[in-house]
Amino acid sequence: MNDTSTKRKTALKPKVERPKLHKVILVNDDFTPREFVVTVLKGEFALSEDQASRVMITAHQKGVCVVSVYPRDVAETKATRATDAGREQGFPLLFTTEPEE
Ligand code: TYC
Repeated sequence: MNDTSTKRKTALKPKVERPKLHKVILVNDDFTPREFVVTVLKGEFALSEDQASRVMITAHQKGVCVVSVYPRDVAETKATRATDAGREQGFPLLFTTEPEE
């Protein structure tokens, strides 16, 4: 058998799906102190004071704010840790996750 008989006419296109990133979302509440929210944002998500203040104020005014995006397991771990930090102090602070479109 010669080589040409088995040759493809079109190149194989590698179909590598990029895993979706997931958003971590900060949810407003009426009880958690603003400064505590900023502290958690800086500690868990490595935001600067300025970035953390802006994210906190946006959630406070609009109800929610996207903090950052990560691979799913990282997003879920960070959201859980940040929510637990609030619970440990008796605050209803909540972080959720959802896949990016
Ligand atoms: N709304 C809170 C207050 O007035 C502050 C706050 C902001 C709490 C954002 C949660 O995700 C939040 N003390």
